Amino acid sequence: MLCYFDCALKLLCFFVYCLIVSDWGQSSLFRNMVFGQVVIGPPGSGKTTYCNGMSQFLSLMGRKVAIVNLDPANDALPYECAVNIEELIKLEDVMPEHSLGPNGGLVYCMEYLEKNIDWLESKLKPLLKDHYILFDFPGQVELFFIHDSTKNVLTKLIKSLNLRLTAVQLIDSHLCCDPGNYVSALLLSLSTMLHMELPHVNVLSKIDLIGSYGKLAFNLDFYTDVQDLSYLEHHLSQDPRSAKYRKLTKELCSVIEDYSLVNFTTLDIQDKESVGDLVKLIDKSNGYIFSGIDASVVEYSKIAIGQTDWDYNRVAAVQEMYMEDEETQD
Ligand SMILES: Nc1nc2c(ncn2[C@@H]2O[C@H](COP(=O)(O)OP(=O)(O)O)[C@@H](O)[C@H]2O)c(=O)[nH]1
Ligand SMILES: [Mg+2]
Repeated sequence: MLCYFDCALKLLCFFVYCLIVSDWGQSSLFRNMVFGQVVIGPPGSGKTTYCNGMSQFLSLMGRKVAIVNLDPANDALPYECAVNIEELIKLEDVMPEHSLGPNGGLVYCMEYLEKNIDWLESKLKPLLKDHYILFDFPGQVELFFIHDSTKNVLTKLIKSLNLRLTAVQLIDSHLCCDPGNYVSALLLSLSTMLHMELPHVNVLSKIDLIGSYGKLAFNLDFYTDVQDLSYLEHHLSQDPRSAKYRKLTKELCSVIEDYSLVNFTTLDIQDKESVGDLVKLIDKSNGYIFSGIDASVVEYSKIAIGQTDWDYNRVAAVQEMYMEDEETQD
């Protein structure tokens, strides 16, 4: 009872605060904020291709986009970047100098970036007036749920430059083909969400290739909505490699279900409708949709609770487009 009262009081305080900062209704809440995306995901999940495609799409929509490459392991960049970490530190220099492998080298580079955050801030400052910023990050996933340097870099930028960023986590849709891989993708997404503490959108990338991997055990919405994971157990037990870890996997699934935070949307970066649907989600998550609106807090909340396209019909349409028309089992 006390807990409910406490929550209600906090909500009331927040509402009053919003009214005050928004000049009693006619707001400038989202003015002078800089919006952008932090693009993360395992190596090869499509981050660099995404930054290139997303920047082209947003430019066509009339936004001025700047791409910031913070992956020292990105060799041939398909886009023109406004800021490149290679100007600060090179992975190929770090590895021999400190006797590190590629993973250790990348951790070193991120720690170096954190120590030299002034460099990044000074590079970003000229872009803040009118740019939308895409950060292309390295694929070493441990940087996003174990190490603190990446999180510290982003937290400092958000505070000092008034950024509103959404983390877009790309997961290769190929991982849906194997129950064990799918569970590890869920765990990765959950731990990254909890560690990064940013507005977060999980994406099954390269969805155009999903039909070429063979028949999935379930319909696509099972994987996007993260439905009852107990159904996966039957499929896990058929694989002799995962039989040994059945109990562990079952416990991990219940952790994922208990948090109830992870779901996915799908993306084919070459399909403008697919990119457009994702942009709508991201714009809602970081508040970009409110940025051009002079409205009251009440109007903002009306927009915020509005329907997104993240629904059954959309996933069903994606399934119809990319997956073979044979019967899938439930
Ligand atoms: N078919 C298809 N291929 C993609 C898509 N996104 C990325 N790729 C390919 O996936 C590979 C790895 O992409 P890249 O952007 O370098 O991944 P990164 O390591 O996460 O930056 C490249 O060959 C891309 O062309 C997609 O939506 N569909
Ligand atoms: Mg890359």
